[in-house]
Amino acid sequence: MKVDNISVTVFSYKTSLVNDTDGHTHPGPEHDTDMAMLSIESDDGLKGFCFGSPQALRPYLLENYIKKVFVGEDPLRFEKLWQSLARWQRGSGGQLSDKTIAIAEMALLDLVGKKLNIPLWKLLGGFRDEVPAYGSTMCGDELKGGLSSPDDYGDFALKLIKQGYKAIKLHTWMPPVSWAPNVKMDIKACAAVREAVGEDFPLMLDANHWYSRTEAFELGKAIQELGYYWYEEPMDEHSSSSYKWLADNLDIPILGPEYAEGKFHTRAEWISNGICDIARTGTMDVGGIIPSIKITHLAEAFNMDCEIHGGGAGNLAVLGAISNARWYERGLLHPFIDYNVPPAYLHKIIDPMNNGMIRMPDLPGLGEDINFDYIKINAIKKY
Ligand code: XYH
Ligand code: MG
Repeated sequence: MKVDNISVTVFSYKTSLVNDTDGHTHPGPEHDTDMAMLSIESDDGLKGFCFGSPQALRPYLLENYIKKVFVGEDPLRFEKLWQSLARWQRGSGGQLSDKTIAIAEMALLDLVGKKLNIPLWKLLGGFRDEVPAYGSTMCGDELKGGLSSPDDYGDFALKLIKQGYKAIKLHTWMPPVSWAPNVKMDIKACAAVREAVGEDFPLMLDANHWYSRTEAFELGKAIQELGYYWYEEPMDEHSSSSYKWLADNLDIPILGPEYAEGKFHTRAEWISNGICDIARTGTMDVGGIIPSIKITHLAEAFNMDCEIHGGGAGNLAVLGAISNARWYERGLLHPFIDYNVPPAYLHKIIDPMNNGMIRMPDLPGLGEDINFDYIKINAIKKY
């Protein structure tokens, strides 16, 4: 089996999700946006797919990296191919991102799963058939009836419990919200949710990424007293000594790093040096499923949980494979958005929830049920 052909289809679809200047997602007016689908085809006619931004799959990266490393190679040797691609990053002048590597790797693994006719989560370990979901809110906003006040968060938390979620993570207000960040408001939102859900319901906070040590400590002390389960990303993750200081001075588990570069090398430093109490990885943050599995296994060796950043097929595959994660991050959620409506290019979402649980997909590979007809009709360009 050899990789024979690699192509990208860029297509248009409608969305009501918008990103603010800090890159956070919010509800907005419905508009057209573009998505790219990477296709990796083998010489026996099988195809693996993964979706990503057109920027992450632009022709320059396809021709100079993905094709050069994958074409003519056996996709079953995915560790070898991942290493080959990742090692080209240093000389790429910043062009070859972890996200691009992740998309390429996941399309390759999707092909492998189809060749072996097995879901990836099972091929990589098959530890569990289902996983409990926590509802991960969008960041706060100034939308009336949205997430614009502590009471809005409390009200939304009750709705999420009615939908079946077994835990809830707040993302509170951040710039460009006019008065954010604001520790006191974050504490009020966390207190309002604790008041609404009762004292035993698992709650987590994912805070503004740029608080100082003193602000992060004040906020952490408050949510510790409110019985929160973990505390995530209150400071810039490039200062690992700040997180070590915070973890040493608080009892509430510190979770991370989420976005810090450096894949398993950075996370090995956080895990082995007690900079975090719960490790974190996400396929798009560290270059795919393979590095994510390595990070979770390393955390396991330190008796540490490793929670997975974000939803989606790749992260679900990691969760199904490993033992030391407790939750699936289902989101991002908002009172104005119906998360269960799939994007037009999928026949159904990968993560339907039943009684707060997400079942692992049955389809081989990543398990996504792709609407190829929609993509063909709405294709903008193919290369
Ligand atoms: O704010 O849109 C966002 C980010 O995507 C952020 O929520 C991220 O998922 C995260 O921090 N998850 O834990
Ligand atoms: Mg986070």
